[in-house]
Amino acid sequence: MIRKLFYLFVWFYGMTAPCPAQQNAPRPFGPVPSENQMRWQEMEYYAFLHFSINTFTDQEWGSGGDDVRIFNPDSLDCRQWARVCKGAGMKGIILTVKHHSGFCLWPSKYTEYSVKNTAWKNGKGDIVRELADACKEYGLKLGIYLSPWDRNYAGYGRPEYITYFRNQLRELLTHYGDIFEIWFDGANGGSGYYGGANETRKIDPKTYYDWKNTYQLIRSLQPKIVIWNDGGDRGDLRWVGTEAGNVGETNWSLLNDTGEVTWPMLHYGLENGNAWVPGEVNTSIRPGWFYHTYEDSKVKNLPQLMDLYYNSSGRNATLLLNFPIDRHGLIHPNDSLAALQLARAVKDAFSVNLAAGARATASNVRGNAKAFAPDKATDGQKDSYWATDDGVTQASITLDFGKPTTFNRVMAQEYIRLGQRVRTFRVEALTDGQWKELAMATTIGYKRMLLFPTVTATQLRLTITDAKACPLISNLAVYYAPLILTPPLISRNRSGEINILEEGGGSDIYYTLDGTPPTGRSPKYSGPFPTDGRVLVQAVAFDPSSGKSSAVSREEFDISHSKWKIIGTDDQHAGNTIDGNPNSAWHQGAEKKTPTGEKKMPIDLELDLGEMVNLSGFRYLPDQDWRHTGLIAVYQLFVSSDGRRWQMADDGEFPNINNNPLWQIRKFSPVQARYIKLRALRNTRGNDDAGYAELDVITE
Ligand code: FUL
Repeated sequence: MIRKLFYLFVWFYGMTAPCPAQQNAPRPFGPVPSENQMRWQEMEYYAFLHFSINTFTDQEWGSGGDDVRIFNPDSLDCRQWARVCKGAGMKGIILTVKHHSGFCLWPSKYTEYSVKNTAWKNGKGDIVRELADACKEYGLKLGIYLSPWDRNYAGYGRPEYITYFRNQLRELLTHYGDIFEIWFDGANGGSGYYGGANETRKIDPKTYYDWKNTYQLIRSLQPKIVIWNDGGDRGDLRWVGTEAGNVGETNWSLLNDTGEVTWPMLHYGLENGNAWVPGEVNTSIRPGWFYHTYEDSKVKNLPQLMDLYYNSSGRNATLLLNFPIDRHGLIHPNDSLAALQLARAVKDAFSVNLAAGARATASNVRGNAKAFAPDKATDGQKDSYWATDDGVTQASITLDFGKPTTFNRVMAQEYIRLGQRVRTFRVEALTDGQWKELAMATTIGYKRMLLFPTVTATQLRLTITDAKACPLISNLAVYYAPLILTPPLISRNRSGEINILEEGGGSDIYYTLDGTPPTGRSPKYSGPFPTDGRVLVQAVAFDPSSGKSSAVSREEFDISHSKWKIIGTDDQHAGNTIDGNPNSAWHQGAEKKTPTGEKKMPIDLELDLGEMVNLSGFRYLPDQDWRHTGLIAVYQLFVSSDGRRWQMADDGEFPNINNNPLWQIRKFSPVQARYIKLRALRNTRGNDDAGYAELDVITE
């Protein structure tokens, strides 16, 4: 009996007593991620797909009034979408099942404005179904973008729309299997078709959608979902304040539960926030979100995509990269090629971890326990980590490679399940017996990558210089990423001179003007050269030491600006609008108080082209400054042959210019003219500031 009791005791103790490591395990510090957020964070990289009725009108936003019959992709293939995303190394796909136009890519039973009334598959098709099936086949997760703003629905702005919105959510969250993320865009209320009312409707995005109950519904239907919401209630994830493809180098996965969310909070997180709200970097592989043929040559090149990767995934955020679906219903080959090149380059850079064979030591180990030893940061296990004693917030971990080792990238990861802790850190290399600093940085979080010039060293040291609590490092990795040459930057100034710049220095540039791709036998660039009229410039950088060449860059210029004059102002900065430099801008209007500054909207910018030309469109680039001021949202474009009698050639809106302030290209029926006038009717802030980086024309 006594013996039995003894065994029972031993068994009971064995079941309940903490092992030494657990006994000393660090406690969570501050907010920590939920299981859903953790699962999402580990996805790291996934796709956005933008496709809607406005794909067929060449617009970034549909007005809600376009005839459904124009939606007719001839070769739509969701398996191709999934194949490309899988090949690109992505883990999921988020589709715009309903964008602001209100057009539904699934046959919702609550509206007629959907695929069911189109010629595509005789109205019998369901794109969400096809994508859900394709995702399953390719092992990808499915996410949904459902625009809260609906420019088609007659009752938008009234309470009845909330019922409609929730009915659609119910359809989407019950019929298509597991949904990993739902995306509620912040663009809300404004002009629209609204069942034929064609008016402007304003709503308060904080209260109108009754997010609290909407979230409850979502979570009850999809308990494993994460909610992205910009503009309404705080969701599980946050926008990083830009669509340009980067988050702050300092990036805390924290925000406050309540209260105002400012731009710096979005971009850098909030060091002492009381809620876990990690950042997601959303950006497009092309300038726009939707497909436009004229952007076929504007797909981001490999160095740009690599930067994007480092500035999102490498800065404690996930990367949500958009492919616009084209009018055939496919991802365009230029886009898939670029994404595959990125996947290959990421593989080339990160497949050999030089830390794996290194001996790791540390200045402090929690309780001197094996469970928290520095080799836990190099063992390739995501759930083990090097930890220091409580109260030790400065410590270093050293990797000894045992031989001279060449590298240029370091990756560090915190064990974020117990909170984000590291404020600042430094990386050094031991070369010729001397420690040399490679980089100083702020915040690590889930994953942080550091880039520095190639170095050959026998040891590497990462020193945490400040942390909120004892640091927990689950991964320290070292890589040697091959050189990728940046394609040259081509510009043309006001007098027609072409400039070609090569960023890194040290490479030769070759160019062509005859439409053929440049090679080492093409003319070698030796300095700016004059051009006149329309010209296509293509250039390539070549590095003689490595024998590598860059991708080809390509710029098409219309007639030169040498005879152009801005009329009606003597402000010397007005010329910035036609100087060919996207980084110089000019503003007029009451906000900026320029010499002509008392102007109120509508505000005109008048241009004398110096001769009669056959105009077929114009291009407007808003001020590129990050403060996003003076972005013209609604415009009219007038032309004239004498500068006195004007005729309107075009009018409309520049959709999404606030979040994505890129070149706005407008074509119209050809007309002979010498003068053009861009009239700003409204800017994105509703004040009287009209700003311009560039104004250009398109001739026949
Ligand atoms: C923006 C929208 O207005 C764009 O059209 C796009 O969907 C982008 C992802 O979000 O704010």
